[in-house]
Amino acid sequence: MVTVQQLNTRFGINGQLGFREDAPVKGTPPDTRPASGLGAASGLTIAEINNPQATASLCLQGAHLMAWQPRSQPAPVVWLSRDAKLTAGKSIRGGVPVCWPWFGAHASEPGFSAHGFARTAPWRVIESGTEPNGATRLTLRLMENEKTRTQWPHDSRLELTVIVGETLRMELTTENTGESDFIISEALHTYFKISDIGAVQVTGLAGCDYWDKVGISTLKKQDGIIRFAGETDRVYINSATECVIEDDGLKRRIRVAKSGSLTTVVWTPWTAKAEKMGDLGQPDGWREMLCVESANAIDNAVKIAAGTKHTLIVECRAESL
Ligand code: TA6
Repeated sequence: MVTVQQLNTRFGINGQLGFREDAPVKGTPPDTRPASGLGAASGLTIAEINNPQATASLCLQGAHLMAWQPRSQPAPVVWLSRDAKLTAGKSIRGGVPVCWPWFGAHASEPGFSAHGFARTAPWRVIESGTEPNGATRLTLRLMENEKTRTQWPHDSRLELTVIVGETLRMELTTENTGESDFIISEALHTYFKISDIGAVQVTGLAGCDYWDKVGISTLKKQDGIIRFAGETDRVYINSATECVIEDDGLKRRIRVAKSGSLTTVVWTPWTAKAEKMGDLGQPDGWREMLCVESANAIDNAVKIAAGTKHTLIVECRAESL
């Protein structure tokens, strides 16, 4: 087990990247902890990035980016639920969960967790550095364990590189280190902070086919811009182009550009589902988030031949209107 001190010595970057344990502040009663619950004592390790361009934090469990705010923006761009909890072995509500090696429900095993095990497994930091433009880079590798091997019996290596600056870049690389091919589905399940779900629209998916997952899964075609008036859970297939969230309330545009990804997922739970989920910041925290996820799922699952790699890259940028 690597200690926070060892991580800071090996990977810390003076004033820009540091690691801390999520521990309770001595003498702090639970009701004075931050509303997010992130002050509770999970013992999980968090990387904090604070550079001249942006701030971000990432939990080593799940390689889960929890926050990103470029300095040019008065509000966070990545959304974290105020009811988010840091708990060993459980996913965090909000941020950027890494869904891998399957997206959604497992194809044949209903007992396996939705969206795979990568988002709740421990990851190891393997590299850090500063980019020529001043952004901070951090690379993590998934550590396999007995449990993951019972669910994914393939020789593979999964790495996530996060580059935090005025732009947020995430690169998820799957390497097939074995001798037979395998198939994955995956997503960087980005939760974005918006003013209100009624004040935003998404462009970039007009004309795309999508699986509408509300009710019985049905294949439909997107007609023009996406606006929201109810639960929306859509898996757009063969969609490789940039998507833009236009936010009239926050007077900003969030651009989500990608490569190595042919699927885009657009999700808002709306009232009933949010109430059922219970950790989206009751009663109406869900209105302030929208997921536009870069993925490879359903028709776009990726076959990775033995000895080869596949990388999904997402770049997010916020512009004031
Ligand atoms: O990506 C959309 C989705 O798959 C929805 O169907 C949904 O319920 C959501 O992700 C959140 O999933 P989770 O397993 O984190 O509760």
